Amino acid sequence: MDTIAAIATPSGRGGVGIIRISGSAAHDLAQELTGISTPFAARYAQLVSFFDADGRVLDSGLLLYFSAPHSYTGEDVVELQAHGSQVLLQALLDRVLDLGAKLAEPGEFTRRAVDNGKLHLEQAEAVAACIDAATLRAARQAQLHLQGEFGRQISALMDVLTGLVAHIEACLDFPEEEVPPLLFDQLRSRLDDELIKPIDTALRSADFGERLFEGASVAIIGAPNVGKSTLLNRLSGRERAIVSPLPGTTRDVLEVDFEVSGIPVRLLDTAGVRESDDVVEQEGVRRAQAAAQTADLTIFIADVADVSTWQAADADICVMNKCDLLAADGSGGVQPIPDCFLRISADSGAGVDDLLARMAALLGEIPAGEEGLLVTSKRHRQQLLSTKEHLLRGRTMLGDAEKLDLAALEWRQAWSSLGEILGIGDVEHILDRIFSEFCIGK
Ligand SMILES: Nc1nc2c(ncn2[C@@H]2O[C@H](COP(=O)(O)OP(=O)(O)O)[C@@H](O)[C@H]2O)c(=O)[nH]1
Ligand SMILES: [Mg+2]
Repeated sequence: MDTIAAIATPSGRGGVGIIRISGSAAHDLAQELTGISTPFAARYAQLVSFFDADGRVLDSGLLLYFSAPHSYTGEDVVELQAHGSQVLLQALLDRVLDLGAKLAEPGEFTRRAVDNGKLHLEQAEAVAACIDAATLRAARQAQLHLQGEFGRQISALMDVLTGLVAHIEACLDFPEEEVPPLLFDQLRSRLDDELIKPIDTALRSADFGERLFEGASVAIIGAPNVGKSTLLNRLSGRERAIVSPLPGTTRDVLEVDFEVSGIPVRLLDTAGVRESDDVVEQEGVRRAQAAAQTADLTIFIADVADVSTWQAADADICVMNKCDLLAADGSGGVQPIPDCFLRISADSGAGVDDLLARMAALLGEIPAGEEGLLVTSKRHRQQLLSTKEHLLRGRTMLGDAEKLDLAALEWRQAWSSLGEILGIGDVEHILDRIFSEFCIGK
């Protein structure tokens, strides 16, 4: 195995920049780099100088040594904490490479951790999720996965399955007519209660879990002057879009990031849809319609004072804006407001919490406190779906003693599908894809 090295901190200027080195040559290489001949004590921070090839001091900083297998990768690891200057870190890294290390691929440190049994595959994925989390709620989920919570639940399901398969296999040794008739009922109810039910619960969480990391796009659409830009500013808490009484103010698609119940949301404010002779506005309208088509969610806004804006488009949520113009009892409108409209005032903020709640529900929110552990990746969802498929296929074979061996086969395949979540079995083909999405130095 090569010894690998990379800058682990993001590029840019910072107080401290970290270079990581992992592999059997890490310790000796660090001795050469620092001119220190006594062995480094593991897990001690030591103030050292880093020298270039000509013996000049490149920088001074801390050196940490972790001896195998007690390190992130399970190999000898050295971390250099230098000053966070890009030129300095690059020079330091070049020196480390000159001394025999190879530049690490994205995710290679974590991949080695998996290869050396330090992390399960789903924990390695959680490392990437921790780094990518855009909201605190997403980060907390990633942390649960990193701590191995999800893996433990999957392992528990695998243990149940091992028990059921063993049960079937014990019966295969009997002549067919002696298979205890109650066995099938027992197997079926254990399958349903201890496997199908928890897997269904997990699958139900996947929409929300995946959105927590992938985020959602929400387009605000409607006629000119109904208050789309005002709503964008209100929801994001920023004066991002220009608001004016002149129709046709917004001509481009404006984007602003905020979160709804921990889901990162990209909110799109669009040009009001109307006929226009202005080519710029026409293009804005075209873009508005395109944005609405590709958005995960669309919010249609109408103006309570202008019935011509009420023709509800094909949207996920319809809101009636400017309801502050109505009397407190809701009277004073030009026409009765259809029930499908949620009444708000983007200006005063009234009704906006209801709108947020509606958005959260449509984005699959699981109330905080009830969320437990979520399925947070497409890969895990796929594996759980295929597990369930094998389990159910095996289930249809129960009842027929001749097919018991086939049922056992299906359930062993179900076991393998669960195992792949943890990286057990033949997973080589998926590793490249998973780790290529990592940062360098992780
Ligand atoms: N009374 C009232 N006026 C509003 C409200 N929301 C927006 N407006 C006004 O409506 C006009 C158009 O708003 P704007 O957000 O630019 O609409 P857009 O063209 O749909 O983006 C501006 O004069 C806003 O101040 C509201 O809730 N109540
Ligand atoms: Mg606007």
